[in-house]
Amino acid sequence: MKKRKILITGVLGQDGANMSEYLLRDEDNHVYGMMRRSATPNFSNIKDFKNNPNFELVSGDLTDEVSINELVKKIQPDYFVNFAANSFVGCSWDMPLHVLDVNALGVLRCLESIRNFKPDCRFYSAGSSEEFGNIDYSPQDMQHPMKPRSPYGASKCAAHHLVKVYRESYDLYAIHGILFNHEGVRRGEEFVTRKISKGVAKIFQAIKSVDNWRNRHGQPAVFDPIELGNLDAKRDWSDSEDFVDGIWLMLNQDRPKDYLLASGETHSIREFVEEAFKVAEFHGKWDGEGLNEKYIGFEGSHKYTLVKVNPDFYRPAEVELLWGDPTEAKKELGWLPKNSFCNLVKKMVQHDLSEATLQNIS
Ligand code: NDP
Ligand code: GDR
Repeated sequence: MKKRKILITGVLGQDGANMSEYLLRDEDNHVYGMMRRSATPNFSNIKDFKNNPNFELVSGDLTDEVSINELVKKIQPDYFVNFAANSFVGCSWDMPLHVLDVNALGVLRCLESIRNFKPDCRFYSAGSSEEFGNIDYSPQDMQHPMKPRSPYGASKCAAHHLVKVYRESYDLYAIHGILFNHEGVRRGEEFVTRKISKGVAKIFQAIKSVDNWRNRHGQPAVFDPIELGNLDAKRDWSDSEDFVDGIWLMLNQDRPKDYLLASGETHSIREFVEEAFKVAEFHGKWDGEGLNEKYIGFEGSHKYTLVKVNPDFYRPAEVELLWGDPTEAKKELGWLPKNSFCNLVKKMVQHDLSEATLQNIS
């Protein structure tokens, strides 16, 4: 049987790596993972399957249509999954032109390339709950208006419109899924969930690990608390491994249609902090208000500041609440997410605790 050829951009990022791993479980798939040129590329997210004979790394950049055209002409993919993006909302005010170039024009370059060189290729564009932004109602569904609050959100809205226009104008199988926050052990370290899970692991090493001389001798631990911005923001967090399954279902319908993937629950940053410290068996409590608020923990006779607020991590405009309604995707695609919020936090913290232990020993 001829293998399915799947081109995935952003393969060194979280979703690109998870999607590749998911597709490589089926021997009939051949995955072409696109990475951009970097002086020191980080292959850690793909180390488990980099040498799989059904996986190939290819070079390209969403800002350069020559590279995208060459890949589509040469590979003739059956599917094109575009995860590449400047994906950090927080930095999108600092480099708005670059964000628009990669996230919006980049999608246009992909669509043009498919239209010209492989019009029957199925295309996925990575949309975001950030498109809803300043929300009108909860939970948000596909009818919610687009009200972005950041250059990042605006770039994804532009991509959304472009995908629809190309689908309707050229009869392409092109879809733009609206995905709420999704996380995991491959999540970038600047995003709040991974920042917290890594931070908890470092603090555990400092305060509780028996490898630590100070702990064995009853001395107070020395470490930097986790510094966070807006603790009151609420997000609808899921596991990225559940979402790649939903994306594949979206790409394999009889007719192209956009869907929304979410957990259907919302939790504050504060709740994520509490849950993450609980996994490492810390019992903390919040103290103070506003910029002076802290998360305090006790170990032995010592009192520690585990988390403090740093206004540098506030955003010029915040999306205070996101909460998605995944009913349609569950009903029409048969999508069944497996992981709960608590399991996700547990998985991330336990992973980072074991990495921190290994690093300490080696
Ligand atoms: P990541 O930031 O982990 O991965 C993005 C990848 O895109 C990185 O590997 C990056 O390369 C690559 N990239 C950036 N710019 C370019 C470029 N110009 N050309 C080629 N590649 C580029 O993001 P995620 O995996 O978390 O997200 C995947 C997609 O889904 C993104 O489009 C994101 O905006 C969207 N999304 C994500 C959500 C989430 O919660 N994770 C929710 C909703 C949407 P490098 O490794 O070199 O930096
Ligand atoms: P988000 O994710 O902006 O939702 O975008 P992020 O984890 O960066 O922020 C979530 C919320 O946490 C608040 N916050 C902090 N955020 C970060 N990064 N660092 C902090 O120290 C901190 N303190 C508080 C933020 O203000 C925000 O409210 C993610 C990305 O994956 C996008 O690409 C994707 O489109 C959306 O999710 C859906």
